[in-house]
Amino acid sequence: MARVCLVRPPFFKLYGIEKVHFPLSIGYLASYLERGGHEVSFVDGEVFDYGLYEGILYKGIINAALFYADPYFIERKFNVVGKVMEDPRHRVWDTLIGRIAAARPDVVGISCYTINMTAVNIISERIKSEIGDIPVVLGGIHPTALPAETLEQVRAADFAVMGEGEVTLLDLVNDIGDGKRTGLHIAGVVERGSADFKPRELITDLDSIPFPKRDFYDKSNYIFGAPLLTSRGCPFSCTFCASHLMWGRKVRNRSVRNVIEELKVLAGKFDAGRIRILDDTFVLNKPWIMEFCAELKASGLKLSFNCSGRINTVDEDLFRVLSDSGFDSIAFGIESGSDRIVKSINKNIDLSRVVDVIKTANRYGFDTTSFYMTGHPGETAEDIRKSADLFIRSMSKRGELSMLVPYPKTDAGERAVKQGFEFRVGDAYKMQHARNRVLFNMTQMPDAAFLAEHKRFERIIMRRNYMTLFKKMAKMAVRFITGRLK
Ligand code: B12
Ligand code: SF4
Repeated sequence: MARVCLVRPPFFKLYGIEKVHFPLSIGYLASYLERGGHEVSFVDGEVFDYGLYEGILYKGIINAALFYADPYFIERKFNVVGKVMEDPRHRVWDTLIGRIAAARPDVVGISCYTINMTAVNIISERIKSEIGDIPVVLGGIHPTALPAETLEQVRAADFAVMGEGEVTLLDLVNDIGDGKRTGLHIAGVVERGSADFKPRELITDLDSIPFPKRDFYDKSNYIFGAPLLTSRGCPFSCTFCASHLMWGRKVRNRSVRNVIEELKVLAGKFDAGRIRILDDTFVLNKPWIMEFCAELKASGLKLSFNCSGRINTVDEDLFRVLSDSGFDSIAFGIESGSDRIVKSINKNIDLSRVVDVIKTANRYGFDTTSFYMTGHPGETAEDIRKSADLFIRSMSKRGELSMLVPYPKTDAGERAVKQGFEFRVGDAYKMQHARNRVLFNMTQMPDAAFLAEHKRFERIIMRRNYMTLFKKMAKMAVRFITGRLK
């Protein structure tokens, strides 16, 4: 038996956002390791109060409302993140290292998105210099994309795990527990300087994975609603997306029965009333959804849900069934209102359907969110204006706007590398989607013009978000007052 401490580096917390999702990655890895006989602790960098922000904006309902309307408000106003990331002795890192040390781990595993890599480097260094020479394992999408480079740049890390982590991490921890400190023969594990690597097969039967462990911290530390995954993988090939590096392009579904069993646990043991489905594209498999909604009804569970949609795979029939089953919020990746750009990024959606689909979803009472991006290769000011125009016409109740980030080993990332972009861990935290400056420009516009167009579109989206928020609050107030008068 080994003691494994899993770590999620802080990210949103540093931007003044009080609560985020519980991470399913950690939940799945933890339950798998526990089933394999190991003891697991979790140090979640998103739950501690580092005292970075004071005041009413950063707490409770006002913070949640701000997150809903303008998630990167604080990022745009302050430079707290830069100060934390450029100071390895900052109290944020003291807090995390103290927590990891208190868990007295035999192995530390750190979950890594690309944007986390500056933090991952600091945490790994400090583990080795202050806690001791315990094996540090990096896993998640970034080491999956760039395993050798990750070990090269994060000198204090011992192993990079590529791909789906459950089986690989258990094999590695078993080895470390047996006193072998080499992961060389384990599929999915990369060691520094070694060319000897065997890929790990994806898990064929998702029902064979135990439900994620969720009881490390009180649920009040997290955003309202329990995250849930009903499938892994997405068949599409959007050029900016990294999902296929982890899951491939074949979708694996859990069985409806297995998902309903987990929902029973969530509603019972965890008293969850709201479920956030985090699948890449939930609405792909209509027969599966129909069966799921029927079984949900038969189960008697009373839950509300949100999920991701896709313009080309939804119809009125689906909205009706989902709405009858408690789904009240759906998000669509549109990315651009320009046919030329949508084609060039391989988004594979029919823009002429957007207005109709979103209006239909609105009619069925869905809270609709549309995701757009700027900064697509070859984009012009006119393209961005087309996006803004489509957003306005579609009547999406909410929008989120990102500037393209060229993630490693995506098509966009490879294109950026060819044009001179270089990934460095010290700069990783700057690879943020909402920015006041241009990180890497692949558009046809000069930086200043691109930024101005982005800001213009951003203002349009924020106005709509605040308006929707205002309407929601007014409705709640009316309900509260009429309830009191009865
Ligand atoms: C839901 C989601 C979110 C949610 C919740 C995230 C969370 N932390 O729970 C929200 C909306 C908050 C979010 C935010 C962001 N996200 Co996101 N998100 C996703 C999504 C759709 C699913 C993630 C998920 O829960 N998967 C299910 C779990 C089980 O899988 P997993 O996390 O990958 O974990 C497995 C493996 O990675 C591995 N593993 C993970 N950690 C570790 C650790 C060790 C030690 C080991 C051995 C293995 C291991 O094993 C796990 C089990 O198999 C993915 C796309 C995708 N399909 O992967 C994008 C994705 C991960 N997100 C992405 C991005 C860019 C972001 C943001 C940076 C966006 C931003 N705002 O700037 C932030 C960063 C958040 C952060 N650092 O915490 C990118 C990452 C690209 C990259 N190279 O970094 C992805 C791939 C989408 C894309 N655009 O391509 N995200
Ligand atoms: S549809 Fe979504 S998850 Fe699938 S490739 Fe495109 S962006 Fe990635």
